[in-house]
Amino acid sequence: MKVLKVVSYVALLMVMVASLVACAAPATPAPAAEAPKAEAPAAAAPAAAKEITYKDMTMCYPQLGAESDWRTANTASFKETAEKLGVKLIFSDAQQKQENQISAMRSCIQQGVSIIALPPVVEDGWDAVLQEAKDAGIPVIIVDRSVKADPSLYAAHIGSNMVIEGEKAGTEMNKLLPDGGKIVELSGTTGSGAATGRAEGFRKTLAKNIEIIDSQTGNFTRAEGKPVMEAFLKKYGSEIKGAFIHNDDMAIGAIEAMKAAGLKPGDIKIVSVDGTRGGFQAMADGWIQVDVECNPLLGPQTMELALNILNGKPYDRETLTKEDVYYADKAAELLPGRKY
Ligand code: GZL
Ligand code: ZN
Repeated sequence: MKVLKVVSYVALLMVMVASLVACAAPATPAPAAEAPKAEAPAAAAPAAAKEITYKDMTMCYPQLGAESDWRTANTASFKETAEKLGVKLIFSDAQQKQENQISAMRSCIQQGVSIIALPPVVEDGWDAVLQEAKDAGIPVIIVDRSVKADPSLYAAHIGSNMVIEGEKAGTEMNKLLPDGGKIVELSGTTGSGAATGRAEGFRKTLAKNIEIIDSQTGNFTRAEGKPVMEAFLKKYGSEIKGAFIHNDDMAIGAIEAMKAAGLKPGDIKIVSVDGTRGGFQAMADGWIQVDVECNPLLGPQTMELALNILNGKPYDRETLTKEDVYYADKAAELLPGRKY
């Protein structure tokens, strides 16, 4: 019997010791049974740079001015698109002065904007400020007119081929004056890519029997187009058979001068550019015979281009806008549908 007791004591003791061991938190955990080793997580790959969204984007748009209906529509396109997409747009109006555009760009660079979209009033004089933007790591998109600058200083251009617009105008003038004749030209802002390109293209396609007897700038405005045509009429009178006018606003100013001089619609064959509502109305009234479209609604495409550039996605360095030619006989019907 005694032996039994001892054994039971010992057994009891062993149970007690075992339960004690089980409860005590082992100072160091007993090595688990050989469970398969979990792969140590690889060092996390650096998170791919977060995609920039429209809401992250601050775009500087140092608009060149408010000289024409085209420009008004262009401004509206950028403001409405920015509003719709949630892009912060830093907008300014340079009153057609390059120095104002440059100082607006400099303040945008100071603010550290994401990107600059520049609609250059003239072609020359941009290298320094483009270099400053590049040094600040801020990409620049050239919008609408072109610049004469080192292409490495800007990311892309979106706008028209103004030379093609001029070529279209020359072809149309040939059709209006098949027997030739003398014409005048009201050109856009001196030194602007729009005026230079249109003048160049026009002269490339103009028939040899049509002579440009004079050319003056009306700076793309109605107010300045009117006195230019007044002076032409005073100097050349009924010699003038046609006029190539670089935008509808100057054409509308010129028509006021023609009316004041007692001329009737069609006395002078006019080829204009832009295709604004004002231009379409003047075609419907018979004063303008042909309007070569120039599309100002560049907001959506420019914002998309900007996002691709900022996200390092592929993009086209040159985006040419689609533009048509419109004629007086269709103007009244198409006018209600015109977007600008
Ligand atoms: C052309 C644009 C011109 C328009 C004018 O793309 O720069 O400037 O033809 C506007 O109406 O003033
Ligand atoms: Zn154009």
